[in-house]
Amino acid sequence: MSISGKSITISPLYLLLAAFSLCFTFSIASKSGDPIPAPWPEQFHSILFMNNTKGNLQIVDLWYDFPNGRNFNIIQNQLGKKLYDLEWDNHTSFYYTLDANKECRVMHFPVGLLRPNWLQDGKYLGQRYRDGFLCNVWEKVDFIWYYEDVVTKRPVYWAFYTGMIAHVMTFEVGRVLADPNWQAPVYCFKEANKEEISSPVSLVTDDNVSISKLMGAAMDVSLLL
Ligand SMILES: *[C@@H]1O[C@H](CO)[C@@H](O)[C@H](O)[C@H]1NC(C)=O
Ligand SMILES: *[C@@H]1O[C@H](CO)[C@@H](O)[C@H](O)[C@H]1NC(C)=O
Ligand SMILES: CC(=O)N[C@H]1CO[C@H](CO)[C@@H](O)[C@@H]1O
Repeated sequence: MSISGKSITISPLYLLLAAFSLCFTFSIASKSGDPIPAPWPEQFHSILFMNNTKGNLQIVDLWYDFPNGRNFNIIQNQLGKKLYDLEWDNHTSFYYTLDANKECRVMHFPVGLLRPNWLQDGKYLGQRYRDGFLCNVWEKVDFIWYYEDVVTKRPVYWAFYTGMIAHVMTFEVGRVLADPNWQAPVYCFKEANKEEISSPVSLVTDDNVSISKLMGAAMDVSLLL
């Protein structure tokens, strides 16, 4: 009945390294003249093909809707569960299924919605081919490697230090999911479903942690420290 709460604990050493690499990244921050990543469009829909940390495959529908303060990851596990991870800018996430099991967890996360410019202070690593596209590559705090098509500026591929990988299959700028779909089911609002506080480290990561939360951790890595 419960959605798995298992999480990988980040060792203090990693946190130290993250802190160190954060400083390091700032101190050698991209030389002027290096490309900077295109800010995310304020609204888009993307279909992601994911290989998660355990090698399980997922298709994720990502609906990023910054002006409305919301973001949706609809996660289809291969021949498995479909999980809805609905995130609000007030740090509340509803994490549920729409099947007969009626699972729902309400979580409070330390990071809010990703900002469109969340990657702007990434460190430029040059150009590489990925999935057949010539990409500019940035890295942020040894946490995420971000590949953007040189020509179209669309994202192509994201890799996380956890091993999770996302291939960006579609990227539809300006597409918005209709309002009724953003309503969490009634069983999320039962008395028993008190909002759980997620410890910062649990952002990183169990199998079912969404890509947006991983990126959120990269956006605001200071919160992990
Ligand atoms: C997923 O990742 C694992 C390693 O983590 C790899 O062995 C496997 O081939 C990958 N699957 C796909 C479809 O990319
Ligand atoms: C955050 O916003 C959502 C959507 O409006 C709402 O359902 C939720 O209760 C809010 N969380 C808090 C802690 O106010
Ligand atoms: C509880 C839950 O939904 N766990 C899922 C996490 O993801 C794996 C696949 O990666 C599923 O098999 C689990 O059911």
